[in-house]
Amino acid sequence: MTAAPEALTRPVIIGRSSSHFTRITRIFASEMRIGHSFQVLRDIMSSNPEDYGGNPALKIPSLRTPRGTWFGALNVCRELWRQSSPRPRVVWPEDLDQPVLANAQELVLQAMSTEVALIMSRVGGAGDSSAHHAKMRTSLGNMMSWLDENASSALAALPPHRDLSFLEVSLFCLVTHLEFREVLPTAPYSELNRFCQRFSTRASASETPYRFDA
Ligand SMILES: N[C@@H](CCC(=O)N[C@@H](CS)C(=O)NCC(=O)O)C(=O)O
Repeated sequence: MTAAPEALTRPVIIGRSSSHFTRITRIFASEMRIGHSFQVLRDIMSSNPEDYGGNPALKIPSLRTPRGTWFGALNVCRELWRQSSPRPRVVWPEDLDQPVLANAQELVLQAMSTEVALIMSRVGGAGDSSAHHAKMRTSLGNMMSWLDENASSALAALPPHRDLSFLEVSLFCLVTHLEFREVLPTAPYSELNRFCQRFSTRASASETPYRFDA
């Protein structure tokens, strides 16, 4: 039997270089040393699921593999980890068994989603004067303050013998994205900035800078 050409078996990440959920998966792919291609979603306003790798939610990222397509950052990261060899020691959200850790993960993902809602309302031309918009901004500010206050205790509570954690990757992608998209100034969050400085020394972080795809 002839082996399938590598181009057909290589996983494909579908996303955008400016997307924080996509960057999580690109950092994982780099850390897991998974050769892959990157398919850019050109039109974020497209209502064709095929543009999103078949995701009916019309969200990126997705990961196309010979076994099927995985929707959403966490699913994608888990599959990249399953494909890696040797498998790095990764701390996943379900391993976070203390309130400070589990709550930090919850707030990172919620803040990322709130940021998406704020950016999409800007892209979609909605004004930012509604009461809901104001509430989202308050909520985002509250979440970032909580994360800044609790970052050091949460990070110290992570299992020490790890290669990577979904919490750290997603926190890094959130904080750096807020600055990149000018959603919120991040200078006041000194603990989060200290963490980002440390995390940015990883090759996986410097290989995946945010930028707007041409
Ligand atoms: N649950 C998804 C959320 C992904 C998400 O919100 N992605 C953003 C880009 S960072 C998106 O697709 N935005 C387009 C839209 O909201 O219409 C995940 O965890 O990956």
